Amino acid sequence: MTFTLAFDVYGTLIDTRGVLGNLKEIVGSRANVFMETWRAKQLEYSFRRAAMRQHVDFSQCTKDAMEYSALLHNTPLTEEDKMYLLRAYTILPAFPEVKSALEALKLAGHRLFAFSNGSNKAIHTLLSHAKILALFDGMVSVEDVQIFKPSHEVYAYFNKKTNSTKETSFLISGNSFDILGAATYGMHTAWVQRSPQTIFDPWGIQPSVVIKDLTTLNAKLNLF
Ligand code: 2OP
Repeated sequence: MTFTLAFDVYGTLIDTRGVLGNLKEIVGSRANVFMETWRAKQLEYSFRRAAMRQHVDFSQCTKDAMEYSALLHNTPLTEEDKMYLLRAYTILPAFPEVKSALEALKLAGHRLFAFSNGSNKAIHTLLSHAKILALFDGMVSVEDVQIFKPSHEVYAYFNKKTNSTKETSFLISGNSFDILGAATYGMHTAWVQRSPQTIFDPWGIQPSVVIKDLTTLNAKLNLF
């Protein structure tokens, strides 16, 4: 059976740790803690905004979280620093196995879509820069429905926009909040656990499949 595959972008196709080198240039030894806070706060802000129904472009969550991290870690940033870091965030690298894994999935007949909190423009820039845009049948951004993951509206919109159903689609994500959102909505899910230290939330709900990276996804889908 072939599926309509919804690939989460930040942290699944694209490595958000790609900004670490840029951070080291500016905040030195605090780069790692700065980056961890930055990512956690970026997502927290998106969750808050979904609950408040106060949608903004995801890049605003990224910017606000960067400012928070600078305050928390007492690493003041100049306007130039901020521009430099935010630009780096628009051209983050893809994980190493992504291109070849997507090529194999396409060859197997699956439909591939990028599916993200990021705006249509942001997704296009990231995928183009990572040289994987041409592998996708399309992109689905929550920008179109003005609410962030894991609100169920976004998964329903994905099915509507890609003319798929819960039964014929898979959400592939390294982010457990995204997996739980899609699973409780009713889609099949594949959690990408890139590190054994990454914990899945103990909610009593399991992903349909767990993979270490995208190279084994095709084989797992063949089991469905
Ligand atoms: C996404 O790309 C933020 O990883 C999340 O939608």
